[in-house]
Parts: sequence; C-alpha cells; structure tokens
Amino acid sequence: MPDLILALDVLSREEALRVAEATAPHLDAIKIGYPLVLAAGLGIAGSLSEFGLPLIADFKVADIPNTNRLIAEQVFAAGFSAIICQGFCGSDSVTACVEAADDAGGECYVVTEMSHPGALEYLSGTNAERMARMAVDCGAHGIIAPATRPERVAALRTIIGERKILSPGVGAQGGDPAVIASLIDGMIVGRSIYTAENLAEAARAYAQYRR
Ligand code: NUP
Repeated sequence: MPDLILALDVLSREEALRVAEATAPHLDAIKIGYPLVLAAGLGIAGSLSEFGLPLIADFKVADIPNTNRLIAEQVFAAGFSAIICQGFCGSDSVTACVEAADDAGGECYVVTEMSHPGALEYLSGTNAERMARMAVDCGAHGIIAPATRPERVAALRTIIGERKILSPGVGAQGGDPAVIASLIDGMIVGRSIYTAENLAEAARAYAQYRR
C-alpha cells in the first residue's frame, strides 16, 4: 500500500505552513511545484523541511541535458530529496536529472502518462510505455502514472517492475484511492486535502491507504 504524498499547491508561505503543520503526522512526503515556489520563493523548501518529511520538487523538468542538470542541481541544493522530470525530451535529458539525483543522494521520477484528459492526445499509450522503459534504462527511481486510469498504471507496472510508481489524480481529478492503492508506491493528493475544512481529518482519510 502506498505512501501518502501531499501536493501542496497553495499560494503563500503562511498557507503552506498551516496546511503542512495540520497534515504532517499523516504524510510520508510533501510535493511542491511551480505554484508555491513562484508565489513564495524557493526558500519555502527550507521552511517546510522543519516538518521532517522528504520534499519532492515537481518541476516536470523538460529541457536539454545541460539545462536539466543545472536545474536539478539547484533543486537538490535547496533541500529537496527528489525531482520529477518529463520523459518526452529523451533519454539524455532524463539521464542528466538521474545523475544529478544520484550525486546528491536523491531520487528522480519520470512522468510517463499524465492524469488529465488531454494526456490522451500525446502522453499515453505506446508513448507512455516507451518512456517507462526508457526511465528504467536511465536508472530512474520511478515514474509518475495516473490514478485516473488504474488499468494504465497496471500496464506500466509490468514495464518498470520494482521501481516506484507515484500516482496523482486521486480525489479532485476523480481517481479512487481504494482502487489505485494496491497498484502504486505513492499516492499524490492535493486539493482533496489542502482545500478541506478539516485538514487533519482529510489527510487521515487518505492515510488509511498507507502501508
Ligand atoms: O500527471 C500528472 N498529474 C498531476 O496531477 C502529473 C502531476 N505531477 N500532477 C500533479 O499532481 C499536479 O500538478 C498537482 O500538483 C498534483 C495533483 O493535485 P490534485 O489534483 O490532487 O489537486
């Protein structure tokens, strides 16, 4: 059963710390990305580190290898323990992130199939399967795959074996935690927790699916 990863897409340092404080006892990691970092600055990583949870940088890095490496090095220097990159730029770009992660003692996750409806236009099917295979070949620690399509997660699992699957799309995007939990290693939940009236209660409800 999966870890619970909070997607903390709130728009101020104060709100981020309020949500993190209320939910931290029920979490295994916190994922932040452009919304919070652009609103509150990269220093938010240092502030969140006080909760003692691994921090995942969801910047979906998608550039040439040299730029990917420069971005990844900044991410790990800021205190993150994992980075998410896109797979569609190819194996050299993914390898740059994996190597930066390895150098920092961190992890790199590769987006294969995304969770939203538009992913079916390009980021799904055989493209996703090829990217999953490539992620394994590049030594990535795992992939991102959609809780909104459990049958696709199961298909991608046959490709990546024991490597980790972190899965967004539960709750607000319609994914059912009871269905996806046994297929994945990390359940990523954002709005269904951070917009809840009772933050701790919402986090606890998803935490029942943890290992
Ligand atoms: O395919 C993806 N789908 C997705 O929702 C890849 C992602 N990284 N995400 C992220 O997961 C998204 O950017 C957001 O931070 C989180 C899901 O949040 P929510 O839909 O639970 O609010």
